[in-house]
Amino acid sequence: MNLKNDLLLRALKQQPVERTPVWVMRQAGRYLPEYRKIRKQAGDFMTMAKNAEMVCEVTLQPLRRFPLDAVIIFSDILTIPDAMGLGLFFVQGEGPKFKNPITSEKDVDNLPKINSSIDLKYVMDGLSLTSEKLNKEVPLLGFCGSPWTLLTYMVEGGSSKNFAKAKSFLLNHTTAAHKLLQKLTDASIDYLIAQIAAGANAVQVFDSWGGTLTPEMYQAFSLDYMQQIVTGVKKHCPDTPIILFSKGVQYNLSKMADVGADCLGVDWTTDLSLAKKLTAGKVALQGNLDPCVLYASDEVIKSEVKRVLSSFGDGNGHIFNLGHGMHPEMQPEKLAVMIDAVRQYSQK
Ligand code: 1CP
Repeated sequence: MNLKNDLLLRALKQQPVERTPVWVMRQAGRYLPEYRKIRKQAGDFMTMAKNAEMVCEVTLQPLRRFPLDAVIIFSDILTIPDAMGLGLFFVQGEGPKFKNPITSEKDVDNLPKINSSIDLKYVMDGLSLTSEKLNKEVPLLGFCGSPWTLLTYMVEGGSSKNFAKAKSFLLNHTTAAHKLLQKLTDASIDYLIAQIAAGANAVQVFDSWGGTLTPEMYQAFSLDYMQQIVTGVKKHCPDTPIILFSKGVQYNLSKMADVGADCLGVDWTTDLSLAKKLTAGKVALQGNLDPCVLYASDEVIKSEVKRVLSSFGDGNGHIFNLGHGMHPEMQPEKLAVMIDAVRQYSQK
């Protein structure tokens, strides 16, 4: 593979690095004026996500501005449900919506089996083009959503505050819920393998809503399926690092460390020193600056970066990131301050 900058891949394998690699979730997005320009040209989100040139351009935009150690392909976790026929669309200011949400076991039974190389070819086209244009500069990350996080959108029909419909579905249609999670798991394994074949050097599973479940339900409805994804992808691509990011699951980090992933994303509510203890050196850790620190003064950003680096402390296997994604109203200059601080303070 021979990447010019392989800090991220080494850190994911807990190998020594000269300094802590850094990238951020949602680094390609609305906080960048150059992103908003392309987004406006495209008209709507999915038109942009299905256009390989636009995907490539938007993926590379943050790298032109900042000395990042990785890029993440511009796409969305909801591409799989869209390919299954749920009809994804975006309403200005309201986020994603589905025309045909899941309401019954029959709806689950009727979902088609998808083939990523065909039904999500546009994602692979974007990855291949981006991989080519990147010219081995930094690693390219692929991703998918966790089956549970996808289920929340598919059953709620969009975003949710309390996940009432999604959790009711787990509680009242448990068999159908497991069937749905299994279909999503099978699709995700195929999807990530195809992304790796198209040029992704590492992959991340986003379980943004894992932390809304009780520990028992988290295990049964989220972690067990993510474990299947890890096992299924590793079977075909044993050398490609896998990152699992569940938000708000401090109580589950020790169990997560045992499923075979290379790295766990940690949100800002768990100190990295505690995450390190809970995971006992089994995985690398990614995170975990509170994204809202980017609203603070440069001095505060620098001291918070220092604090995160020292909470991880000595040893290999730290990837610096935010504890969750960039917000649309954030200033790009603040991200630059954060990245410079990571590069400066983590230098060995
Ligand atoms: O119109 C726009 O421009 C909408 C904004 C936007 C963007 C920039 C959406 C809609 N998706 C994306 C890109 C995106 N989504 C990426 C690209 C790569 C990068 O990180 O730079 C990734 C990895 C995602 C993943 C994603 N989509 C997640 C998981 C991560 C997270 O933030 O928790 C989730 C939950 C989604 C659903 C989604 N898609 C878009 C929005 C606004 C949302 C969140 C809605 C909600 O809060 O429920």
